[in-house]
Amino acid sequence: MRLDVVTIFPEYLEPLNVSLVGKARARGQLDVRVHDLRDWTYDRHNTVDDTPYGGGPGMVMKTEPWGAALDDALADGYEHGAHGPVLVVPTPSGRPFTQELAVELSERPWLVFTPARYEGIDRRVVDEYATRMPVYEVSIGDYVLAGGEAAVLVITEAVARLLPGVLGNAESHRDDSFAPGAMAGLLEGPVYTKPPEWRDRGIPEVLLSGHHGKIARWRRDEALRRTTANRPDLIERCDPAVFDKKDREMLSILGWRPGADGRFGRNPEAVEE
Ligand code: JBK
Repeated sequence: MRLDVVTIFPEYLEPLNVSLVGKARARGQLDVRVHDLRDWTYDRHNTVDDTPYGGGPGMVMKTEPWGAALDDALADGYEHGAHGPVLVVPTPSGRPFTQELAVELSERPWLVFTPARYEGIDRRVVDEYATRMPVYEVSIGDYVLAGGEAAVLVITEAVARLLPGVLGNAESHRDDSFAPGAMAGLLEGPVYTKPPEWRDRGIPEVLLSGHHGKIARWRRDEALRRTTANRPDLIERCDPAVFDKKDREMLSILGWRPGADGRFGRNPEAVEE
């Protein structure tokens, strides 16, 4: 897979040299090219932004540097045999980044990222490249960042670990929290390792029992507990067919009741634990 990133802060992308993504690059599984947008400015001050038409706060990134940088990055990619680019634009106005979208992007041979600072990029840039390639405007969450670079790191890590041969056999995708069928869309419960006692704290006895059925049941109950506490929306959205009799007992204890459509809703009186 080839990745191009055009940014005014190339140093911000240094983490792409580290860990899983860094190793994938070293092995030749990922070809990452980071470009400094200011290399495509032609005025004395290397200007990349200007005031917004219509007024309002902040600055907007100008069309010309983006157009020149993207044309050159695309031409270079094609010259090196890349094909099928998609443009990935991190923006709080984009569609939510999910594991499903990570899988979709991991199946593309070439991603071109345009992280923006300020109030974003002049709309005509996206409109122009949308005539040449698929465009994904993507948000990694409902919070305010100073720019899209951190989102590029997030998206790249989620995508790179899905590439064939990037993850070792030890960590497989089947267990990914949000992978379809992992815990059927539930969050994972707590995990423990040696030593068996630490600062007077033991570990749940069932995990030492060697009883695989009981351990699986305990893990499932803990997953239901944690999902109830942190992501009740996941239980509400869940196809109720994934819940067995014991799940339903636990859900009832946690204050969930099946509605007319079989999906679970929460009794507002319910207490946690
Ligand atoms: C946000 O991808 N995002 O979520 C994002 C990109 C750029 C700025 C932002 O504030 N949230």
